[in-house]
Amino acid sequence: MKKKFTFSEEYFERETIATLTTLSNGYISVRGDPEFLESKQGTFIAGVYSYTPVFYRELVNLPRAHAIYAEFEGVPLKPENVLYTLDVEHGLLEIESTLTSPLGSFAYKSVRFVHKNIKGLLGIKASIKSLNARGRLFVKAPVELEFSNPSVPQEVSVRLFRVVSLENKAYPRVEVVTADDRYKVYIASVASSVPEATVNNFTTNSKIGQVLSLDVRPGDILNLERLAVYGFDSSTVDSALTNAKSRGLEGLLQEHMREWEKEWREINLNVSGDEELADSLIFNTFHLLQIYNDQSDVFAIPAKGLHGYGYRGHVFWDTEIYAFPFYLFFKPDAARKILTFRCRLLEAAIENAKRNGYRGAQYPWESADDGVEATPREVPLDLTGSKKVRIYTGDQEHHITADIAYAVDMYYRFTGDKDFLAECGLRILVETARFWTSRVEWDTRLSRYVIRNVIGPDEYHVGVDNNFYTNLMARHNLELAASYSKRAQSDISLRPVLDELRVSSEEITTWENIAEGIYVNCGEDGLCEQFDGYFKLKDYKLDPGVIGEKSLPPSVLQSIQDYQLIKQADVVAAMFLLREKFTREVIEKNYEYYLPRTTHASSLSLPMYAAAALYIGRIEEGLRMLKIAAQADLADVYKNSKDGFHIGSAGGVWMAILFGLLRLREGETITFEGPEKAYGLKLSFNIKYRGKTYRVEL
Ligand code: IFM
Repeated sequence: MKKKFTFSEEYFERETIATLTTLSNGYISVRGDPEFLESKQGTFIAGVYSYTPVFYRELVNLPRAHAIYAEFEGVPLKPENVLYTLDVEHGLLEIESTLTSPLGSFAYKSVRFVHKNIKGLLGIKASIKSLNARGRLFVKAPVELEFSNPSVPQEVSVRLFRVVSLENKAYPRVEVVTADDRYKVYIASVASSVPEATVNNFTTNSKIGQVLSLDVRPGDILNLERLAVYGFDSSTVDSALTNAKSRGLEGLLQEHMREWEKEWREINLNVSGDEELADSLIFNTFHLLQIYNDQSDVFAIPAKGLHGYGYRGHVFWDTEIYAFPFYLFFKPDAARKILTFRCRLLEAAIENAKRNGYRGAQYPWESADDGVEATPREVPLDLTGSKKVRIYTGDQEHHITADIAYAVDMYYRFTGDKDFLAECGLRILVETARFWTSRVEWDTRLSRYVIRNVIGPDEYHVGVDNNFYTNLMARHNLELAASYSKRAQSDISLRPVLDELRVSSEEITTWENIAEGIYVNCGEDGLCEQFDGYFKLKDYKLDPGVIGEKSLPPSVLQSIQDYQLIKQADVVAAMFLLREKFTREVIEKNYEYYLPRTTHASSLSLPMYAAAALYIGRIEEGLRMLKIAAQADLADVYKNSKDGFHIGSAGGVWMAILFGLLRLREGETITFEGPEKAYGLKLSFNIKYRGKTYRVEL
């Protein structure tokens, strides 16, 4: 199985490679831009957002402290043939290039790491070898300060931090504060070399750093080391840098590599039988693992990871529905922290519900760091702002509230962690159920509770009534609140939560009644309508295997809402998630109906269809979809990997393996039931279940 992935600009755009080779430890995150190239992309720190026009709050593009700019005899060196190698086994990015100038050329090699345990620390070891140059080599190691966030339209960018202080005594040191004054960040950096070069400090408007210089002859090698530390506290940053310096880069690098080896040993993942699937699975697993900061209390996963500006670092249902199962079985503590993040935002969700005229807690469709709805309402299309696109998902995509409740239940069922229920899980179930109680309406004609004016996972159809996914997940949310509360009534550790929230037996009965009365429209043959009126829309079927909207005639694309075309799994998603409630035949009936009508324009679609196909035993078809989903980034399937990593589809592939292919079930011990035939695919890995490690082998 591949452990190193090599990329060159011959096959991928530089921006895409930068996403694929991002290094992170869940605290800081650095895209794979080569050290010797200027870049518009600085550094992300998880959770550091600032107020921004249009997108409300977004991850701040912070100063970059890993550039290494070389000049020979005063002439900047230009790179040729850049090769990037991501070593996922050790969490390293290796970069090779030839740096040239009319006066001489150099061979450049570097190894970069974002330390797995020392969360603020990044290190680079580079060697610059003179191939034919004789003269003075200058190498600048700056902390760069001129970063802003790209906005819309593309010509606009917004600077989301300002420099508070600069110091260049013992080493360059910077203090910045986010534009909204909410977060202060300190950055300190130091560079050194063998042979020892002359070191001078420099400060300009846009950079503060050190410049190393020495005379070279052909064959001479300058070995350079750069350490940089980011943090929220000045003395911690100083002491971390001093400490790192005294331990030395090589020791830190070895320690980092050992930590990654340990991580992989714990999971012990082996895949064979399909090389491409194996490669993408290991590649995705690396990215899923590296964004988790085990030293933080919460784990907020942006839809595009910490890998780019896509969706501005906002957190969607991708986390609870698609990424969650991976963490639940490989890093249960991470799964708990994902939900702890939602606990922290519960008060904001209660406010959000109030603001919208509802009771209980309504989680926003997109969340940043404060839990206020972060979905842009309108996105300008040009500089004047006169043309705008209105975005309705923030107003109408309400299923996320039930998705979070769904994950709370999944977490408890598989971990048995009652402390979490007492701390906050039960509270989430109760408050989200209260939201649905106020969100449903009684329809006298149908004699059923209905949910009007929503957007389901299929975002082509806006303002629909009785979206199957939303209604079903809302019903499940109400059922969960009722069953957990009933159990809590006689549980000494959970009873106080019910008392505090004033949950009465009458309220529990109301939840049960509403859940039972929620309308879902399924025919006698088991085919369910995605929303009221869906079957009356014009029909359109795509050729098998088509992904995206490209094959659609413009006339269809322009009025896609008038067609039965859907963007991603919706009815099938609900059926897979709530699979215990449906027969295999019913899931298959709906799968067969909706699959040819799905464009898979969202990267979340294929993992869900793959999961459903595998679950109902259509293994070959399921594995085919699983493979494409797994390659979302490695093959840049959606042509937008430059904006960030597709966390939802990477996690969703694991969801499909764990619950679709292997049908994991909780019990006293965990059980799984592999398919009758796996078409040569061999898969084995360790999962964690209630404090024990189990080996799964297919
Ligand atoms: O959450 C998804 C949504 O389902 C489709 N549009 C993109 C979002 C973020 O990945």
